[in-house]
Amino acid sequence: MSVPQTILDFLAQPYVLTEEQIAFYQRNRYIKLKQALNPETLHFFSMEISAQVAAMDKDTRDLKERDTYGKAFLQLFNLWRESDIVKALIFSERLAQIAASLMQTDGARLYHDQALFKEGGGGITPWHADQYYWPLETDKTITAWIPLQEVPLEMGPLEFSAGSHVIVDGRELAIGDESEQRIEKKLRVTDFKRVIEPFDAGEISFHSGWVFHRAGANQTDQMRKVMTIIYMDSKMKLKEPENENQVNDWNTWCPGAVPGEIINSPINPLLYESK
Ligand SMILES: O=C(O)CCC(=O)C(=O)O
Repeated sequence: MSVPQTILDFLAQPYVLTEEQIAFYQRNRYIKLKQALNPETLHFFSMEISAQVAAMDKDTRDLKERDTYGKAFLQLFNLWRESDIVKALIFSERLAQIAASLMQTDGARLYHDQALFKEGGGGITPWHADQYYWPLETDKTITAWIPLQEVPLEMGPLEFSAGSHVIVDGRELAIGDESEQRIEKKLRVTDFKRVIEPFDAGEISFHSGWVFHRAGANQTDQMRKVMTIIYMDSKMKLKEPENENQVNDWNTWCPGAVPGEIINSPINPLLYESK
């Protein structure tokens, strides 16, 4: 199977952001964009990504046997390396250009992709900031969160604490029960707006590495299928890792990269560069 030309053409079309949208993102460090993908594209990639997740997922444990992180979602990485079809989405200029425009960088490079499939009956995704895991020098990082179907409130859409990237306390917490409790407590005494909204089919969000976010449980009996793409500044440098998770990420997602130098490993391709 190959990617239909109509979809390749769609993915090559820019999604033009307004000045207001870029300013909104800079202020809040998240944004939701409607109609980022059309129905044909969404359906096509949903089929392929679902097949890849089914083939790659080796976790046979029942939900009840897993810890909070394990109950949150099935997590499969770098599907682009398994499927040339998925690669067409991950490498799409349309999405990478949005990422670069929001980060305000000259280009966007891939950190890694991941499928996050929250099973029917799956648990919450605890509050956290992604960049705790990443050995990256600056905050010019962004994740595209791409639901493969609509996500009503009862399915666990991504929630954001708008503008909370300025809070330092809580950044040092890995995803788990403690991060959920401590960050929730901290956010309760701040004025940062908590944004919990459903996602339409074709709507996707972008959030930065230090903004706090979470997701509710999936109270339906349907899988909440989401694909994500994590981008970084095309000129991002590796920093000396500050915790074990960052050492692991260095070895896994930027193998061979050198602290203080631009990350340019074969699995960190440049996905967009402004002309
Ligand atoms: O999909 C989820 O439940 C959480 C996603 C998330 O935390 C992320 O993409 O950074």
